[in-house]
Amino acid sequence: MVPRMDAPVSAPRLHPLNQGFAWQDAPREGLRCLTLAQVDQFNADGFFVYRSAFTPDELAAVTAAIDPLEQATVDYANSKPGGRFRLTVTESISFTIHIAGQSPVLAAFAQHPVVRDICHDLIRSPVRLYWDQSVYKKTERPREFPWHQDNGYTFVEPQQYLTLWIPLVDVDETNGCPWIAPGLHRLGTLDHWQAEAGRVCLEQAEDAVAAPAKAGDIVVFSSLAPHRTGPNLSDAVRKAYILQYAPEGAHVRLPDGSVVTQDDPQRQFRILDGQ
Ligand SMILES: O=C(O)CCC(=O)C(=O)O
Repeated sequence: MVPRMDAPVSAPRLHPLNQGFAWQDAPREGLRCLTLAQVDQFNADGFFVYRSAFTPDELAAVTAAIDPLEQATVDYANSKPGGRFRLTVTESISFTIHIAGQSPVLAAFAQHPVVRDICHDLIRSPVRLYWDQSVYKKTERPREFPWHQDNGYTFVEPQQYLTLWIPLVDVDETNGCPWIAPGLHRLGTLDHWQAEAGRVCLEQAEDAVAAPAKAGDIVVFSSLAPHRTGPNLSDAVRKAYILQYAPEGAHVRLPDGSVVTQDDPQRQFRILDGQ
């Protein structure tokens, strides 16, 4: 059970800024790399697993680029009380953000032809990298990362954008693969509450589906798909690189109503120029 810091909801409630949302189905024509079955699963369930996108050499280069940056995150968090900084807890999990802007290898990977084709098929309009981060799940103190939507952390409009959760090692239920609550993406952004491990939109999801994947696959899901990852009970670090893509013009709505367009050229670069 996820420890809660403020009042939970028993059934999903909508985020206060989520008004009049209607899910837009990804188109079923003009596809560059996806099958109709993948598009249909994305529209119905909010996710699918794309197999064999990357070679072992590509993943080795990405891992080699991330590892020293992740170590810097750990070193920094270890300089803080309890080895904690934001969501990073060095014995359990590390988050290293905005690294595509720090590494030519990662910047190129963020524009990999397969990535561009998936973005084309599911977004279509000009597309920018919105967010990138590695998430390494450590072995010393296993913990789950609770149910949330990516748009539950920062309210982006349009609410529908795309997350590519890229395992750098094989992942399954024993080392912290993603689990998805299918179908709820169609409601738009849910209300979240703050827990110690992160923001939470569901206490449990009875029809949750595990998404085990091999290194080289991509777990593709909507920014609105509630997901969690289980504890890493293995004896090796579970490494993932998470890339999120949004249509050109996507913006963050701040609590005072002002908007900030997500177009920082250093880390939110254009990866696709439209149809
Ligand atoms: O990779 C993980 O273990 C959890 C990360 C996650 O769900 C996220 O960053 O949205």
